[in-house]
Amino acid sequence: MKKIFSRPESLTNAPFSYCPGCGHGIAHRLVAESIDELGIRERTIGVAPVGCAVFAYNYFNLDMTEAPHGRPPAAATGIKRTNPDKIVFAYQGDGDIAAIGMSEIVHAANRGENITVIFINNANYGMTGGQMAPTTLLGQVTQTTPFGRDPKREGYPIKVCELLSSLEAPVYLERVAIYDPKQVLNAKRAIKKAFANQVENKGFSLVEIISNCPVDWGMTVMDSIKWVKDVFIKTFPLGIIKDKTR
Ligand SMILES: Cc1ncc(C[n+]2csc(CCOP(=O)(O)OP(=O)(O)O)c2C)c(N)n1
Repeated sequence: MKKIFSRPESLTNAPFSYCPGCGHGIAHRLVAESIDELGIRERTIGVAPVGCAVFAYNYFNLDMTEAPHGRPPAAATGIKRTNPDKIVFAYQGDGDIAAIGMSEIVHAANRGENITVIFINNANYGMTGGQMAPTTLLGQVTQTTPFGRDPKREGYPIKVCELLSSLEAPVYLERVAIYDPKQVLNAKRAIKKAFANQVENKGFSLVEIISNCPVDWGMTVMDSIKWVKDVFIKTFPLGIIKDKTR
């Protein structure tokens, strides 16, 4: 019988610890499929984040390491510069990349490091129970903004792709979502391209994945899907923010 569906080789068989409806598992699978399809599993090194994906090293069947909160781009820089033949990716949440690690991502992008960054934007600090992140939407209720994010008090949502697009060096910045099969297929295309860019020595690539977090948003999975479509992506429009490879 012909096998038409199986676990990517780049994933272990460890069950994910993620909440029902969480986007991390889908993102992991798309990263793993991309690595398999590019034939780079044996030479890929991932940097796991602090956050809900802190155990990513258990799920990826790859050489993996862990960086302190916010520091995956710095760790990935060191690994790539000392092992230029390796394919190196950082996997980060929005608290990781846009709060404590804002400096690391801006400077890695500005140096044009030849690395791939997978950025999961779920508009809050998921692992610690749903506090406001720099990406939290205006009016969004979180554990630390119980009356909704007020720009006078907490500032505005930070758009990491748009911010990095003002820099000269990054070659590819795209924002995608994974709330339905069409979006998942599109996200896969973007992730694979971000890895292919590195294989072809093109430079710094980042894919931002708008990801559902129903448990910390206090929503059902179906309501979270609707909220991403109707609200979240209005503040964070999907599409290519910068592509110097075309
Ligand atoms: C240096 C340091 N500061 C703070 C924390 C606490 N902490 C753990 S996870 C986390 C936020 C994670 O949020 P995010 O990066 O958005 O990822 P998510 O959990 O939503 O996937 C924080 C603040 C930590 N572990 N280390």
